[in-house]
Amino acid sequence: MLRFDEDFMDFLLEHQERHNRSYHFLVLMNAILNSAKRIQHYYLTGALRGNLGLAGSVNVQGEDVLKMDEIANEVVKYHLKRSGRVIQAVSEEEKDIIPMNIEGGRYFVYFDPMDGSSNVPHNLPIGFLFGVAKRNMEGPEDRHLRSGRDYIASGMFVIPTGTFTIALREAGCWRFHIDETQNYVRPTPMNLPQDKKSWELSFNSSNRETFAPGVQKWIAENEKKYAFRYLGALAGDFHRILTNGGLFMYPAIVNHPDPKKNRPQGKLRLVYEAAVVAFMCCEAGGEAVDEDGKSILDIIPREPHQRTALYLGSKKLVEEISGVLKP
Ligand code: FDP
Repeated sequence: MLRFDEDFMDFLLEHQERHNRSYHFLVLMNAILNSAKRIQHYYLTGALRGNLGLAGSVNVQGEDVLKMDEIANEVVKYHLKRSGRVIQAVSEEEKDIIPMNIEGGRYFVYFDPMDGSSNVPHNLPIGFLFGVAKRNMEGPEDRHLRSGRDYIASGMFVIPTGTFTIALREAGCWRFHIDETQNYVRPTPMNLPQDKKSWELSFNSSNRETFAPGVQKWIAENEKKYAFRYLGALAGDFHRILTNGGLFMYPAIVNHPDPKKNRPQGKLRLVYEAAVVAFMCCEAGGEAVDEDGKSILDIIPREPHQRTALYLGSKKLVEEISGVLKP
């Protein structure tokens, strides 16, 4: 018996028609999907081709091979540019904002083409994360960096697992799985579960003594209530939280024995990591805050690679931990 599943493009086409929206976002999403499929392909075959390294690392054979993060970045830039819909982009891989179709474009795209770099040499899951904001349609466009509150969509591919999750503004959060024709199919609405039994805690436990005293105390009092899981790639760790509920955190590092290693501003990047997952989490009924307990979506970025601390997941747990955060 043949089985036909609704694929992402059918899903999005219906969504755009239902809301009387233009086709431009479809063109953009087509570019993002094409990028993800290509990254997935290169990542799956990367070990055999010897390019499972990161730019700046040395290949054991001394061969001149392309590094995974560079490949992924080139792939995404090519497809975004080709779509003609992007005004400018921010990539984790590039210091400067990348101009694209400045006059004719419609969207700003913030992306991390290969997030979770410690997993790359092992061929283990990494993320391709993206956030999308729209140009000012009412007046002149000044091209300022948008906060998560201004995103119209954000999403993540967990590569090479074949899962794709996307949130559309005020329309929810959905998960898709790749099928044998390389299409992402079977939209499944994602809502953080209310039942605490499945909730998980996810953070780099080896950093715990470097966290603020209130956070350390909260961990000590609560960690035994939940299963602990940590993959070390934000997309994969958040993927689990979205399914099972709980709390992912990357707190500020403020008590490091070597003060030079403190990161009071947090580690994760705001526009293409924290705001991307926060937008998805909020559309799925959750919450996300920074070290001051302020909503991640309300942080207005001052520069493209700004960092933030992140507490993300089930509302109740994020509210609970917000209570021990400053101010
Ligand atoms: P990575 O530095 O390995 O690229 O954004 C960076 C990120 O990975 C996230 O994907 C991940 O959640 C976190 O940092 C892992 O950091 P630690 O290695 O410090 O745990």
